[in-house]
Amino acid sequence: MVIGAAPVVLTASEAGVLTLTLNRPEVLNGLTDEVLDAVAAGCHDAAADAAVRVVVITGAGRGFCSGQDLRGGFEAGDADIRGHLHEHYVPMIRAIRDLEKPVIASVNGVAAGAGMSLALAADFRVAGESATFIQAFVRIGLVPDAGSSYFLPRLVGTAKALELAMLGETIDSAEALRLGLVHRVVPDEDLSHATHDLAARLARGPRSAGLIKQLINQSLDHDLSSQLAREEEAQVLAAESDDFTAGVAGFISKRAPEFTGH
Ligand code: T3D
Repeated sequence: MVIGAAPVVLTASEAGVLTLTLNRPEVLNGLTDEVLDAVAAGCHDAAADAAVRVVVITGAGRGFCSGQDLRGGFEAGDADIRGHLHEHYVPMIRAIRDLEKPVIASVNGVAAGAGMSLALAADFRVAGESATFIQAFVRIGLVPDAGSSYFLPRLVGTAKALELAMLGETIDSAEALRLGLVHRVVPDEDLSHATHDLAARLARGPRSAGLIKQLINQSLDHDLSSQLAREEEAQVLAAESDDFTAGVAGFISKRAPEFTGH
């Protein structure tokens, strides 16, 4: 059921899953400020809405996202790139990353430049067979942004990250799977079904799933002592949740618990 539609990002919510569909298929879903802000807003809405348990981001048409829309007049010295990144890209990446709920990138086609960053910012990447990934920045004389220089070495190691970012070559879905860039590759015609299955499973998960997302992501930037302290904090919150009570009761009664996300 479509509950709201923006021209550039479609928003649909069903059974605890909020799906944001980038909707500029004629340019393979190139990113404009409006798209960036709409994705960030969708994640903020998801954070505020207890009924939303999972967010899915995908693209309309044959592309996932071709990165910054290059038709907007981006020429050397011509644009306030710093301001632009700060005001539009950073908030979108932060909104995805800071959301205490799982985010799935359902990669239906090419993910290039900041479009690849967008996919990497998600917690899960499910890709159709025809999906490709390109660190396209270097092809036009830019550096990776929108988090690619952070996510990429953490996912594939520095040597491969350097290769991908400095050569800007296209990698296909099989190679992306081999590198650990994506969690699963499925035939294109099965992508929406596979995404839905994963989203439905995550939507049935406990409150602690969001806390786990935060813990694992924080661990990349902290030493053992501070991470142990963060685990204590998160475990206190998890142990206070209704879902912990339901989980223990389910174990004792030998019945699968029904988690509510609270
Ligand atoms: O602050 C800042 O804004 C800086 C931030 C920068 C972040 C970045 O993302 S930089 C990287 C920007 N992205 C790119 O450089 C990728 C550009 N696109 C491509 O290299 C190719 O289109 C693809 C490899 C993604 C796909 O190739 P292909 O052959 O499958 O499709 P195509 O024919 O090139 O594209 C189809 C149409 O989409 C085409 O339009 P047309 O000719 O049919 O009217 C093409 O121009 C358009 N399109 C594709 N990508 C973009 C785009 N139009 C505007 N911006 C794009 N990024």
